[in-house]
Amino acid sequence: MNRVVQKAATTLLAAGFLVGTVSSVSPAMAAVKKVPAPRPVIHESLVILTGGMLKRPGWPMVYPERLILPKGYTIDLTIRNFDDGTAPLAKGTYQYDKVTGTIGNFELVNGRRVTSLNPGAVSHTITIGQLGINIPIPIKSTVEVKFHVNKKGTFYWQCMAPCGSGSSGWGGPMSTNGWMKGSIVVQ
Ligand SMILES: [Cu+2]
Repeated sequence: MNRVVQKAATTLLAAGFLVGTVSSVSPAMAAVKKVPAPRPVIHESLVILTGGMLKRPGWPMVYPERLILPKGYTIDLTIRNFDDGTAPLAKGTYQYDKVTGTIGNFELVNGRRVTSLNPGAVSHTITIGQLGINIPIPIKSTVEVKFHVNKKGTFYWQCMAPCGSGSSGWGGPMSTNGWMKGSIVVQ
């Protein structure tokens, strides 16, 4: 260190500029410090395959059926739906056409901001009742949502659009783990 720099450093030290102490933090700086750091983001994706793609007609599948997520993160989830069929919501279940539990209560459908679909336009949903999350998905689309998971545990998701078999549409894949129902494990 040359003399000029050394002298400047000594002057600054004496003025308290180079040594931070708690008492030197102004109220404004302390307020800034209380703002929580942005959460780290985890990117995850799901695909919805048609029964035809799987050589099992009538059996659309959400893959993978289990996501393992870290607690405290922002989850940025992209769902690619290859299905071109709708499964209109039954009367009394129209609440599942609304986006809930995501940051801002919206989803991006092919990049467009959407807060609900028409009940007749729903192809599938990813509904995690325990977390208050409902993501309605239209045909042949890419849906993106962001949400937080703040508690550890195993949470179950279920498609609420009757895309299965039988008169109610709740048979087959709708009532089979690994097809239209599965789980999310938060660790
Ligand atoms: Cu479904």
